[in-house]
Amino acid sequence: MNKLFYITTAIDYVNGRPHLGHAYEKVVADVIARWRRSLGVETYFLTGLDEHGQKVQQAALAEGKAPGVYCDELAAIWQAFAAKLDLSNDDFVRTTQPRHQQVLQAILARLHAEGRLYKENYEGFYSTREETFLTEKDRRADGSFDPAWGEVVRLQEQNYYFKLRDHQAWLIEHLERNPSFVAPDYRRNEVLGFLKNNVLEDLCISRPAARLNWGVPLPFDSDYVTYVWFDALTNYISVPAAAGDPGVPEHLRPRRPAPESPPHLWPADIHLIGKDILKFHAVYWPIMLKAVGAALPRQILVHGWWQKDGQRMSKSTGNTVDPLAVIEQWGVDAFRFYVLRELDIGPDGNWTDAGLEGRYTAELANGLGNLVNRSLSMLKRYRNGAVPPVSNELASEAEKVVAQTRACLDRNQLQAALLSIWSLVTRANQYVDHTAPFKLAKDPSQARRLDEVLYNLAEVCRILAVLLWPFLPGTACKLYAQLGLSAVPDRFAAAAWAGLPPGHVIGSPAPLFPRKDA
Ligand code: ME8
Repeated sequence: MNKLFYITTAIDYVNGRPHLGHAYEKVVADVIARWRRSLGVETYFLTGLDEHGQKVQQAALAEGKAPGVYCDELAAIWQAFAAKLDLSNDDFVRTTQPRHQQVLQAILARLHAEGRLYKENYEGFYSTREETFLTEKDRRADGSFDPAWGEVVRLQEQNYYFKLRDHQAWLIEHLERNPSFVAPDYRRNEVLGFLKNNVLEDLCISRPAARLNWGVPLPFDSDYVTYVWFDALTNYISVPAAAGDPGVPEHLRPRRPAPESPPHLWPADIHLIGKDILKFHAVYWPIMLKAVGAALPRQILVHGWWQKDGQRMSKSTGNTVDPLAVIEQWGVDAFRFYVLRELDIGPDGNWTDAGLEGRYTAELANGLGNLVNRSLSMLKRYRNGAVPPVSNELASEAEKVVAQTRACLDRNQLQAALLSIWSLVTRANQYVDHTAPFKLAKDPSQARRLDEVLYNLAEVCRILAVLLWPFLPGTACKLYAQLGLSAVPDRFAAAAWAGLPPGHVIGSPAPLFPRKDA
């Protein structure tokens, strides 16, 4: 079986409800996945939840619930959220699932058997909130720790460590030889800078079960559970491994008869993550994979963080965006459009309610919505909805936009792709103004000219549906339905000019983005 295009997102901590950052990342991954599918590339899109560890255990405790019950309740909410975002994910992994835990334990057992883990005593500082050990280097001049670490306690305990030092040189070489391994470039440079200027500390991969029992037991020492990050990272390979993926080394696949034609996913093509978790993905994860003999992912694609009104979002200050409320009020495609149009993959972004409203009105309602509505209404009114003979007046401009959009999407430049698509929206709206079909309709001698204009407009609308499908799938489908086309506009090949057959009768136009003037 051919290898599928395999894209993953970070798996979110299930210690609360989904926020804007979670939603943004998943929508970006969805656009990339839909784009590949639209090209005819078989694609697998994985997202899910990170359910173990102290944060989740404490959140469950605070609600007086057993962690398992707490996770089950929230997982249902998060899965419903994925559906609300119109995600086309093929799977939803939860780290509490047996399929994941089995593979994680196989990885741990392998590392242990090969002598890559050792047990040692630790005495020092520990951030409970971040579940991480701190060193003298993390202390400020006055001896205190940054409040971002939350409560810092002194700890003395034995743990298992994963040897990292031997891996530093090849990882640097890998990053240097594969410039697109981490994107954008400045994130790759950040990782290289870190690796070149620091000696890697070995990674503590366990937590004593006596202190934290909400985790996956180490297969070789039941007094310990697996450190939550080691557990979480493996989700990317545990899902394919459990399905019998031939791209995963055999020793990591469960020893049961593989399904007849398991999907070939590994190595992942894109791990999409936020900037705060870069080190885990670009340093620890490749080393873990190399140590178990698995191929490395092709790319770690790093997005920036959202703020709201220029300030960090935070539940405690109330400065948050509730994506569900936005979707309720504006519709899922307006949400998707705003975040994708506003923020390119890489830099940080700033959410403002006025920005959302402004883009909705200018680009969705007055731009795309108005173009589609007036084009189809005129076709209905002047030609009873029947598509006139083919005319190529806007063909070359549309073809240019189609090629440009494709070039942007091939490079994961989603914002630039939207700009390109909207250049066609704007051009077609100008075309209406310049050709003034409402005037042509009054003059019977202009019937052929009116035919030409109506064809060009309807055909541009159809092409826009195809280009928009990865971004605004619901809107693209509505547009196709209004054109009276029964297919789904999910094939990029359909963006070729003159797809609308003359004589075809369109459906009923209805506003795609009702104006919210009130
Ligand atoms: O880090 N803007 O989970 P998480 C944009 N469980 N993205 C944001 C954001 C913001 N304001 N806040 C968070 C974890 N994110 C781990 C991941 S993966 C093996 C384990 C992004 O729920 C963040 O950068 O804290 C990350 O990519 C994702 O949301 C999940 O964050």
